[in-house]
Amino acid sequence: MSRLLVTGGAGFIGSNFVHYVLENTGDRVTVLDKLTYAGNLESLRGLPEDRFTFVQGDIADAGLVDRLVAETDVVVHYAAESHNDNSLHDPRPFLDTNIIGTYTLIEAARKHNKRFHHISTDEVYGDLELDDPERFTEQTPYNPSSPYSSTKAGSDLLVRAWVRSFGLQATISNCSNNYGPYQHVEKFIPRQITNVIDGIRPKLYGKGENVRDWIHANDHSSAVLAIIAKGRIGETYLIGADGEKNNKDVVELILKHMGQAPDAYDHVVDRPGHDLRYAIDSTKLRDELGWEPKFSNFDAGIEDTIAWYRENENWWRPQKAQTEAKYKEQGQ
Ligand code: NAD
Ligand code: TDX
Repeated sequence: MSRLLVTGGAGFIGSNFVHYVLENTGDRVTVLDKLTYAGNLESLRGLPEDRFTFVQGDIADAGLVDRLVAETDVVVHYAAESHNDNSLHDPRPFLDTNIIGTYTLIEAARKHNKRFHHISTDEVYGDLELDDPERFTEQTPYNPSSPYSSTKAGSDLLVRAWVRSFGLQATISNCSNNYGPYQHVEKFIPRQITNVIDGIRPKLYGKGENVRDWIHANDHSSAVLAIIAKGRIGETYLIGADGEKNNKDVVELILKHMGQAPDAYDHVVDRPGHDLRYAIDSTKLRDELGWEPKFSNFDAGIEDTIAWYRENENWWRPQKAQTEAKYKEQGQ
């Protein structure tokens, strides 16, 4: 049994990971989360009290972080400002959390000699042409496009430097786009599902040709557990499930499963600097650690996700009007 400190555990992927760990292992979990607009305690409801503790706080609070890291075996670092569109309008919180917050955590992990796993994104590699036969690998040079992805790239490089210079016992994973329950309604898939529920037409940025490589959040969780258990210190692992789809096809699939006409969506103003395509080659993770995804049917995964948002309106309703008002101001 290990004690895990999970930062950002009240967010989308962090909360899915906490549920996954408590259901599939005997580990104990402490979540450290600031509960920003993106954090929701309702996502952590009903967890076993003897194995789960919640602490509200900032990962950039060195005193608090030092105390919590001292009491843990493994730090799993999910906390971040995570939304590209927000980073284009107000980059500062991205620097504070993604850079200074990560720095604060790795300093504590170094001091107490604790195992550290850093969660990152494929966006650090920039984007690919639609017809590029290559996909991202662990060797692809960093080339981030947005304030969000550049701060994630910076945090990855800090972790790498702490491994090399100070012997930090760390691994890094860069994952593709996640979908599943508990995702904030600002993000593409839940925004469109909840729009249709509310009688609003889905909004596609630009022509909708941009490609994302979708993976279910549970498959991300199983990969992270495999890396914590068997990953080699200092290594980076790319996590992906061969789920490339363009945005137009995803919107049409949502419309189909929600009983709407296939063209019942609007094109809106494009995201500045919008990355064209992400695609992950996860051969290293599969060959070295024997990991493979379980949610290989995207169509069925989307149906389940639609059902979850229909059944959990109480969870997302409080954020919906405010999120759409913000998008409206931006013409999106
Ligand atoms: P999210 O925005 O849903 O959740 C982020 C969580 O971090 C929230 O609970 C928030 O309250 C918390 N947080 C923010 N600032 C904090 C601070 N200073 N101190 C403590 N807690 C703070 O994000 P997500 O989509 O779940 O992403 C989680 C991680 O996974 C991020 O590191 C992100 O870069 C990475 N990632 C996300 C995706 C994706 O598709 N969403 C893909 C690959 C990697
Ligand atoms: O209303 C929308 N319409 C639309 O066409 C929204 C919100 C998005 N989009 C497009 C933009 C992207 O091409 O859909 C795609 C996905 O958008 P997001 O959900 O904002 O995700 P993305 O920008 O790809 O980043 C996500 O995956 C990588 C996460 O938010 C990041 O945290 C993660 O690192």
